[in-house]
Amino acid sequence: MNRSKFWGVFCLAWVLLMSLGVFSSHALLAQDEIVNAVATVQDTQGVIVGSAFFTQAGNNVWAVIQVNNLPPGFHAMHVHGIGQCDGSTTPPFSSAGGVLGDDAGELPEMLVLQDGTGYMATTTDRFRVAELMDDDGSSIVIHTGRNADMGAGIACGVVHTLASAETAAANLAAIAAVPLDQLPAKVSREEGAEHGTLVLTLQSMGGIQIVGDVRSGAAGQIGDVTREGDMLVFNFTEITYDVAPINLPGGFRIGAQTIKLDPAQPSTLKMDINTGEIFRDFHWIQTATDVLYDDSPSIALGDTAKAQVAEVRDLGDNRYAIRLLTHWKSLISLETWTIGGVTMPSGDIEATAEFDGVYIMDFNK
Ligand SMILES: [Cu+2]
Repeated sequence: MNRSKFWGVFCLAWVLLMSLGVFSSHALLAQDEIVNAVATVQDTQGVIVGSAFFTQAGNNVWAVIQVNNLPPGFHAMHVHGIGQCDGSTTPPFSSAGGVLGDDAGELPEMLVLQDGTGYMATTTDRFRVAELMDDDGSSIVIHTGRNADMGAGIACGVVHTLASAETAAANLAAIAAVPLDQLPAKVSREEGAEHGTLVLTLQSMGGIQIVGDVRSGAAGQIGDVTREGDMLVFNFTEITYDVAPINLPGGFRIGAQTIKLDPAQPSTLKMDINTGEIFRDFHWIQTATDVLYDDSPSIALGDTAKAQVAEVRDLGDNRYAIRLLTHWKSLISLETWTIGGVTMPSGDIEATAEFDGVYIMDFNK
């Protein structure tokens, strides 16, 4: 593609953002209203084929949806009223119920390109993000065919909230289930046990937001947990996340990336067992295949994250599952960056990610 086309896309995005009032006040939001939600879109086999991001901006919802590996052409796309995506039923994804409230969940059709990718940023004022999170939840469903000629669902994603900010009381309640007197314990994680949505805000491109999927890599021990005075200390030695390829508008594609702990620096999560307060100190290195960040395929990521223990479950046999919600943020400042050899406008990229993960604490010596 040529550069003028590329800029055309971003000018359009800028106009869209401004018209949405994304940068204006949030005065129209009710207090404590849920304003952000994400969905990981999977095909009928459960393979991840995309993601969706919803944000409440005043009375409007801004939606960004991107897909890979879907059949080319226009596809009907709706928010359905139940948060369940079961691809094994006939027809697939009937578990998601009908379109959200009197067709309020109808979205513009998604155009999938010949290479199987699609990207859409759109707006609607026919529902609020908070409504997506009612008791039975909601899903985004992509169908075969256009609205007028619609077939079965081919892809579906359950809409879920982003992790709330750290909640000390919830942490305390959860940690009360852990046998602190039996420390230390090994900490391990199953492959895919931690899943997150990465949102990149490209400041140099008018603040456009791109959504990506992040999943924990190989299974196995990732560290241990010890006690230092009033602190429960998780020492992490090996955590890897796989970042799925990210499509940018205009046909640019950031290939698969990994985010790993920096082996040269300790990474810890400490929890005060009296107050429930969590203190994180993590150091990450992100490595790309076809992206150069300031001429390097790797870049150190800062980490200002808040974490919350959502649940501790006794698995029996001296093993406990600890479910951790993490809201992560990093600012990447770049002099230069290229995708597939093409130079991108330099500037800051704000990366935020929401992780929902299950770690296993094993007290067997
Ligand atoms: Cu539908």
